[in-house]
Amino acid sequence: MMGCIFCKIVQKQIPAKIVYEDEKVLAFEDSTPQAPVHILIIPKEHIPTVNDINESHKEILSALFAVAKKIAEENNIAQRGYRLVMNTNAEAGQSVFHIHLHILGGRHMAWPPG
Ligand code: DGP
Repeated sequence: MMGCIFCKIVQKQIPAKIVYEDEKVLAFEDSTPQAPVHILIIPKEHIPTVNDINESHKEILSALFAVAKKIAEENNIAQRGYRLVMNTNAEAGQSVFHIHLHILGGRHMAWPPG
């Protein structure tokens, strides 16, 4: 989608440290990491928020979690623990309106989140 920064990363119009890519999913390091491991996992298809998800996205959503599991294993945080976050709209702090699963790990996570 025009003007979407994550679509531009998918199209390789702007650089990112890509750690995983297949035909449906891209994963890259967050530009402002909040933990030793902080990677964003996104569908290549532009879906603005979780509120825009529908039945046709089932396969993509399952792929995002499969990639999260793989990244956790590769970064040796699968057993220690990690957090998956998908912020939706203003009060949750969503700043990029192309859904993305944050995978955060490598340090202790507090609860509740801020
Ligand atoms: P959220 O607040 O949930 O919408 O998270 C958006 C995240 O995206 C935030 O942690 C910073 C990251 N981010 C924003 N712009 C870029 C970018 O151009 N490149 C990369 N790698 N990450 C970005």
